Amino acid sequence: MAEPSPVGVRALREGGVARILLDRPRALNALDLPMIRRVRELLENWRAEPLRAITIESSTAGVFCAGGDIRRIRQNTLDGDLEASEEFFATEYRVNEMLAAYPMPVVAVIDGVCMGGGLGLSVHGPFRVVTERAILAMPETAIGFFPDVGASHFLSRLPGGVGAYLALTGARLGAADALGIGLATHHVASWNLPALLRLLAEDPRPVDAVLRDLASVPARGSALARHRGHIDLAFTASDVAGVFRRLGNDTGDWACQTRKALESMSPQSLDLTLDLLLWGRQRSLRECLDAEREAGRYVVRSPDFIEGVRAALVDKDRSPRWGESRYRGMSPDGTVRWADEAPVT
Ligand code: QUE
Repeated sequence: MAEPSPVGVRALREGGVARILLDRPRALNALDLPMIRRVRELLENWRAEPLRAITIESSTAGVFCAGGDIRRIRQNTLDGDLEASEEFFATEYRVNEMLAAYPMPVVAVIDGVCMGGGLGLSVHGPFRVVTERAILAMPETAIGFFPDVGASHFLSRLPGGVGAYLALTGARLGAADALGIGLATHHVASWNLPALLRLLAEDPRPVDAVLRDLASVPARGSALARHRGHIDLAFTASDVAGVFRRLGNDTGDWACQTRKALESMSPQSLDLTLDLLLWGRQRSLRECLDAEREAGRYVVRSPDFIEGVRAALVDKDRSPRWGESRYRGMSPDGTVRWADEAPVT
């Protein structure tokens, strides 16, 4: 196998296409600041060039991107280096925004696990290709954080209760699920990806014609679609207590399992997450990212975040002991209110 690139991102030019390949396989391509900076630099360099498309890919089959380097963010807090985390999020969210407004077609190729920050690198662009190996999720409520990278914008616009369901439970989506709700635009079988890249570089037709030609129907159907009725019933409540109440009134297995899953999440994260989503439905991507950045400044210092990352990624005991929620509500201007200004961690 080739040596991984020092910054964890490779860049390739082929014909009319410029490719960004995430290349930190040992960390499941989890994004650190050097990687994010490199992606930003590539996007800045390419934006004035006569390219047909750019792609966001992974160098490793089966992995797209596990998210942000959240272990580092936690360590920054413990070290008292909050500026480092603020710079990370500011740069990451700026890249998310650039992808949403890029002057040429952006094609994300999701051939594996794609979580958290991985969605931020893929869903904002116009073309999101998934393969049969794609697994998409926003699992942050399990680590005391909240779905960020613009989730208050892209999840809040999903149909019915789907966005709140995904944000609160961290449920994993397969290819058919992602296509069904519009998070993905095309399914291309993984064996067909080399042809996709060749055609993007050489075929004179527009990107959407090439994608339409190679797209196929996923072999496995959508689990999400089967539960849509239950999802919409429970996850259109206007607060988390309401979601729990509605799930409690539903005696089916799905509702019971979903309630158990929610009970294992950080209560602070659940309250903040649902409010951000409801607020973000009527806001621009920029406004959503700004509100998320503001919320994150507090959350990374809060005990639930330190404990949640410890349990999931440091000690890996998967038994977080959540504390009292310090979240006190969200103002119409997107400011989040907390029990205290500077939490002790
Ligand atoms: C929730 C998350 C993340 C997570 C697990 C969660 C996340 C993230 C990682 C991760 C996984 C593997 C790595 C790594 C980080 O796990 O955002 O460095 O090697 O990046 O339950 O949000």
